[in-house]
Amino acid sequence: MKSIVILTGAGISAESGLGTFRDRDGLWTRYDLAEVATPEGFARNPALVHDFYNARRANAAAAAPNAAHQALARLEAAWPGPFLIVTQNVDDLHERAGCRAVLHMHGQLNGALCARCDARWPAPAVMHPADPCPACGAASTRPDVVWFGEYPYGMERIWSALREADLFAAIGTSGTVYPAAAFAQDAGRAGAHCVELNTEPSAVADDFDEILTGPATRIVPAWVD
Ligand code: BV8
Repeated sequence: MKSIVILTGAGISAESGLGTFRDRDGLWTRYDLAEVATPEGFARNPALVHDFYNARRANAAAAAPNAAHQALARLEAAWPGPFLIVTQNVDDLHERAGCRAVLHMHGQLNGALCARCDARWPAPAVMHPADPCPACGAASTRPDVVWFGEYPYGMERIWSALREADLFAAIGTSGTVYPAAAFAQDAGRAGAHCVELNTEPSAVADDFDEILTGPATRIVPAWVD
């Protein structure tokens, strides 16, 4: 049975009002990536990092899935074979649109992690550096997201799915962050047909067989339906 793997990035949530990272007014133009998305930045200034993620958690909670998220949920429901969404996004808009097979390779805003004992639990709406870990009591709680230099979640499952994929689509990602940026190459080597859906060519557009250009809320439903 034909299998589908879909990679999503910040661009699929852009029309839900959530900021992207590298577009003109992107998050990385307002925050120093090294200060808020690295373990070293967290160690230097945990309050700044919690402020950054508290704001994004509030924005994500106030946002709604858009027509692109909903189209992928229709595709998953209708697809008889293996189907996996690998998202770099830390929002829960895929799940709130009704998708079930969602793998958050860069973690989730709604997850909390203890930097000392690795315990995980649902994140409160607002996190503070002094919050005690419910397991070990240490004041070392952090958002359960994957920062630069950290190992993404689910890599073995992702690489296995890419080896089996007949169709790989990347939606709303700039192709600048690895290992996700190499997934089209991985899938293409295994024989998958690779489609990129974006408002503009990504940094790895040459890795794709097909490029669909436009806003996700228009081109993803057109591609799915
Ligand atoms: C790893 C945290 C080892 C959560 C993020 C030196 C030292 C250490 C590491 C490295 C190094 N050099 C390179 C690396 C690897 C590094 C890396 O890739 N760095 C880059 C900068 C060169 N990667 C890592 O460190 C990763 N870990 O490598 O571990 C390893 C090695 C091999 C195999 C396995 C493991 C960990 C990376 C995770 C970093 N964490 N965020 C959070 O805060 O969200 S990264 C951050 O960028 C986000 O997570 C985001 O998901 C990710 C990718 O960004 P995009 O989603 O693509 O968003 P972007 O804004 O860039 O693009 C938006 C796109 O949407 C654009 O193309 C735009 O055109 C499009 N768009 C906009 N609007 C729309 C649209 N499309 C459609 N419709 C629209 N309306």
